[in-house]
Amino acid sequence: MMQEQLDRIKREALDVLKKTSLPEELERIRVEFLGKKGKLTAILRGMGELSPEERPKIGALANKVREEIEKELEYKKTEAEIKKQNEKLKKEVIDVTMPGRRLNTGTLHPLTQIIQEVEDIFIGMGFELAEGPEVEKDYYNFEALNIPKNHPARDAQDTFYINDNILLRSQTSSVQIRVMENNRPPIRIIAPGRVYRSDALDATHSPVFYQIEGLVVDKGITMAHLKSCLEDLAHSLFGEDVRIRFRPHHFQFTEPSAEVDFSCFACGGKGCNVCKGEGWIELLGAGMVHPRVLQNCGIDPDVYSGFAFGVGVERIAMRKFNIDDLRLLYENDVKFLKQF
Ligand code: 2NL
Repeated sequence: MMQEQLDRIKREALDVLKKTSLPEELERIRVEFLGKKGKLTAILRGMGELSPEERPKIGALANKVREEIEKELEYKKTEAEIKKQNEKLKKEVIDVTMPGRRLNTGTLHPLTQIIQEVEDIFIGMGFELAEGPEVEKDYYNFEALNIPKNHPARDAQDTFYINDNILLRSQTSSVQIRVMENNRPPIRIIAPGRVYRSDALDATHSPVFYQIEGLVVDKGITMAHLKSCLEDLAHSLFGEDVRIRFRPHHFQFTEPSAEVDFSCFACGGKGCNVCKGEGWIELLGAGMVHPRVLQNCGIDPDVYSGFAFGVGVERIAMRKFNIDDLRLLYENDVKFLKQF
């Protein structure tokens, strides 16, 4: 009698369990059969009426029925969890064939590109990089370079003075003077850096700009070394067909001095808008280091000689990238800079 009831409860429970896998449903079924007021509990309450022989048998059977229902509940619960997990995984599937989102990478500023390119060219020739202060003593910027106080050569470039003796360097020659003071020849250096002149900003002038100067000092250095060195620079920067020419000039710190033109890399010398119809582009100043400059640095001009040159970075960049207004290089408009 009670055995039959237990059997029925078991079948009934397993039957309803088969039909669902919803977690709320499973909990409801657990309460319905195994809860304090559940069907199985109700039957066990009636055990007091059984004979002492029957009681342990029915008790054991009731426990077995409870265990089986619990086992099935547990199984269903796990099944529900796996099902839920699988659905979640299906939703989160990643299509690895989708194109990636493009990252915005920066670019080097055109002036930085030119500086690095020129540095690489000279390092390839055996030069070393030299650096020095932008706030400089009058002595290193002018006097050591054979430009004494009150000399008219100082008027040509309006210099920013901090006081009588301190200024913002107007050329990186000051760096080279310091190197010559502290090192014996052979010296082969290039000095790139920012320089300052009290000019109003316009399409071709800026109160701050970049310059690269080069200096070689050794026994037996001649104008021929200077010429082949700058020829190498021209070829590396603009191509093997570019020629160079020297025009006589005057600098206080070199003797003889020259301005150096490159044949136009855009038209080959025929004349175009890059060279303004000239066929030639003026890019450098250069010359043999003045004996007095060597002497100022404790280098004997009777034993050693040297050449030096200076070049404006903006000038190269404007020609190379065909930029007609220098101010564009200082406005940091990303749309402009991204083109180079
Ligand atoms: C230019 C071109 C130049 C130098 C710079 C130099 C440096 C030392 C000694 C001698 Cl330490 N010369 N630098 C030489 C020639 C030209 O710059 O147009 N400057 C105004």
